[in-house]
Amino acid sequence: MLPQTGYKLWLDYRKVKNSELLQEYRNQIQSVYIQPDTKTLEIAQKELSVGLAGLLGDKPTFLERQNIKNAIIVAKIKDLNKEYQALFESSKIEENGFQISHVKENIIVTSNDDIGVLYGVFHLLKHLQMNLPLKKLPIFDAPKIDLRILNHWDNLDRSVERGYAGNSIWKWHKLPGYIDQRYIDYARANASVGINGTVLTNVNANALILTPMYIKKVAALANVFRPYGIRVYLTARFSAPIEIGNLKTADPLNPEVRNWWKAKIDRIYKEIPDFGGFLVKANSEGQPGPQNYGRSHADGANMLADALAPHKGIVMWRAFVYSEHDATDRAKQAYNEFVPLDGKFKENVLLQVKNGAIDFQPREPFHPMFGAMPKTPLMMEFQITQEYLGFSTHLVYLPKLYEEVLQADTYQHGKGSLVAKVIDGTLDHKKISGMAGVANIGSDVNWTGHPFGQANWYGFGRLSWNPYLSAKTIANEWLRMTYSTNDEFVTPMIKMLLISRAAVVNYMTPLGLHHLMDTGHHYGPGPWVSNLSRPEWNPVYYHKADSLGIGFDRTPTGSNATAQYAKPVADTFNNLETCPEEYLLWFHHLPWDYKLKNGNILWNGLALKYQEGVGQVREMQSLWEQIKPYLSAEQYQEVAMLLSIQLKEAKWWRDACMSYFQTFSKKPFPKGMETPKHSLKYYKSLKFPYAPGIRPSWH
Ligand code: GCV
Repeated sequence: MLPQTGYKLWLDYRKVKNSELLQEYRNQIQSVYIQPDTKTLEIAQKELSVGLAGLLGDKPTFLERQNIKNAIIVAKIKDLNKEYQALFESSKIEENGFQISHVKENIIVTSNDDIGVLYGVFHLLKHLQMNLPLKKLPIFDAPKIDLRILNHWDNLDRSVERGYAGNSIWKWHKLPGYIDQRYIDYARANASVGINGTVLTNVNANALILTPMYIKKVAALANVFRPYGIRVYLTARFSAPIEIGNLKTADPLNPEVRNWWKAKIDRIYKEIPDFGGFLVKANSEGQPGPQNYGRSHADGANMLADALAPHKGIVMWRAFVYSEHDATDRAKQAYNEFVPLDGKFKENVLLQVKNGAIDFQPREPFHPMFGAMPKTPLMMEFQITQEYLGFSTHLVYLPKLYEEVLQADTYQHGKGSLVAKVIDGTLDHKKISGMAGVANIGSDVNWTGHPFGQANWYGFGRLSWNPYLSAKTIANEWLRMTYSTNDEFVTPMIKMLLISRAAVVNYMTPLGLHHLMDTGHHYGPGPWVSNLSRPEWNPVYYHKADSLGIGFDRTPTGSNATAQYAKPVADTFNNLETCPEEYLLWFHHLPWDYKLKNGNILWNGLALKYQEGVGQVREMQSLWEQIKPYLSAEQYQEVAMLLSIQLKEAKWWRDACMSYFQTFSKKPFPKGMETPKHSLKYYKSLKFPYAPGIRPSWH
């Protein structure tokens, strides 16, 4: 591939610059033993070959025996020499886990299974990429979450719902005959961070994907991904029995419908023996579902689960539901719908729940379902693509957001009942666990549009492997692997990544405001929008600004959404003394002159938060200037241009929102807030009919 296009992601394997360290590596890793007797081990061998050649400057020598010195020995435990075997057998490496150790002047990478070996190889290469000394071994690691899955909202016409990095990478028309190199590179990148599943199609599903012609295409992709430890999953359109099966109904309790799904699923497994299962969006935003027939979500999910069970397939049933016919606060609806069904789902059903109760906002309190369904495996759904966070134009490091959610305490069983423990299944001893990320991947040469979007893909993968990792640790890894190991580069860049999330919250939706984005495409501010048919699609529904104040009262005096949290959490949010200010207007409607903790009145505090967001983007720009010497001209320029758009748009957000809210507060902008350049009328007039990521019918 072309140099420095970003195509190689974090797997660039640049030569180690520090000559002492390079010498240490060369002395200790002169050759490699690996028997590539499976496809997965072949891949591991190739990765070592490419990786070591890049990092050390010379292709490694591959040897066929294990009684060697100064070598890397890569094998499953059972294939190690007897003397080594004895050392590892007792260490009880978990499924897909690995151990990397120094033994008798060699480095042994081992596991009980092939995929664990591959993960170990990627880990060793990462160790070298980060220029860590070999003394820092042994390393034991194993995934803490079973299903680590990307969700592609990719349509069969190659458009991507909420995709900002070009077209879908799946070239359906050329499949199954043509295997694009991207499929292989995609699998490699995912395996390198431990991602082990991919849902190929949009949750707003098209039944055609289940027809024989498409299943053959899916099978071709599954064949590519299998040796990388990645299973394919599809979205199932609930009305498929009608649309492609000629049945009159899709009622999940109807025997004909049940047989249709069973036959369909049996057929899929003939072509794809390790097919993962289905992800389903049902009775949500116009998608069909069991409620069309007076049945429950459990009836629908269990019907598919029964048909998948003999093949060990699973159902990931989404909890993202809200209805225009339900006047209840939208934030409460999913909980109301699903919590009564706890214990009613089959063993192979997981509920996939978005991180917050509304919809992937720059900041949301954790979804109350996470503390409320002890009998049902709950999967986390994070969004990696930045639908509400500036698309692929804004630099926003999302692991910071993910970390905040995973570290939140549900108090389900008292203090310490972290969301991370719900997700990895340890809190209630769940048999299966999962984390999904809505992909930000497309056909752009650098995969993610914004070069720093790659950090979000990488970070999602790492957190799905270990939800207790810190955003900072992940930033440090990604920066060193992708750009440079020089501390003078890494330190300011970590700082930039870590403030970027706070910046976007501040310049878009500070103090707990949410869903102020312009409607349809969700790009830019539209807090004034009030004319859409469904009330909860209008930003005014969420901020409720009026002459008295602003914010959504979700305490007992309002919608009482806080009652869906465990008591200590609800009490914290209800009480103005204890409610964290970052969630203030999420839970409270407050007067414009309400006193904030720092003594400012709310109106002034809000303005200064918007201003702070703008200031943080300026700080990001100056950090970027600081590290210019470590980049090529193109690398520098690409992000510099994007950051200046981000600054312009941060100001746009501040000015548009504050000018609009001023029509209610009637107060002057405080000292410290820059004066808006344009009138409110101007901001309201801005239109983006061809903003990317939306369906053609929405234009
Ligand atoms: C795939 C939001 C998005 C939709 C998306 C939906 C969902 O509403 O705007 O594009 O549809 O979430 O997660 O199902």
